[in-house]
Amino acid sequence: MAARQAKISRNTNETQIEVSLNLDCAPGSGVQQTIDVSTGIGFLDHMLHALAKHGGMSLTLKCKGDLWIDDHHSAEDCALALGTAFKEALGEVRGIKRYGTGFAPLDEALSRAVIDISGRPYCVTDLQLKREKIGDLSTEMIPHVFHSFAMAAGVTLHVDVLRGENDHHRSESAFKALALAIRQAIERTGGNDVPSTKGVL
Ligand SMILES: [Mn+2]
Repeated sequence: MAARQAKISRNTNETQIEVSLNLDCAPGSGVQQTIDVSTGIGFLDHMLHALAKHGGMSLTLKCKGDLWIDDHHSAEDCALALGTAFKEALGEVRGIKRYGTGFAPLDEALSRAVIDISGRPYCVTDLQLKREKIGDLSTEMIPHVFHSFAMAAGVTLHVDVLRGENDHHRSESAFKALALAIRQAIERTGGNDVPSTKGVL
């Protein structure tokens, strides 16, 4: 089986981003999982690292962004670049499960993510984060990161934090839930069919 991987560059006046992604690095795959994320925003690095780790992916993501303005362009564009790389790595949607569900706890927090690799970009989140910022990441950017990823990846995504007191825990459990959902959805069925009644995704 060919590794599902992509390397992309995304350059604008606001951010310069390089992403290298391999979707087939889960433990047992025989491929060394390597993760190196540097967005310029520590908490976002932590979230993307967790996403890659638990999603069974190798991810190198480097961003030089206009953080002297704020964290918005960097956070959004990193998510767009990651989504684009994901879509490219996956290629034609064939021989995969397509749907994935993940539940991830982190202490008192519990999140659920449901993904459909549908070619229909849509995102609904209910995270109810209370703090203004976690580290240097504005909490309002966290749903925006999920949304941007879903738009660029062309997936339908629902992420809900079901409970939890601590915003760091709530956010991290949400990213881990997404990781588990992705891992299930991209799992190979062993067949080569397009998982749609339309015959195309
Ligand atoms: Mn943490």
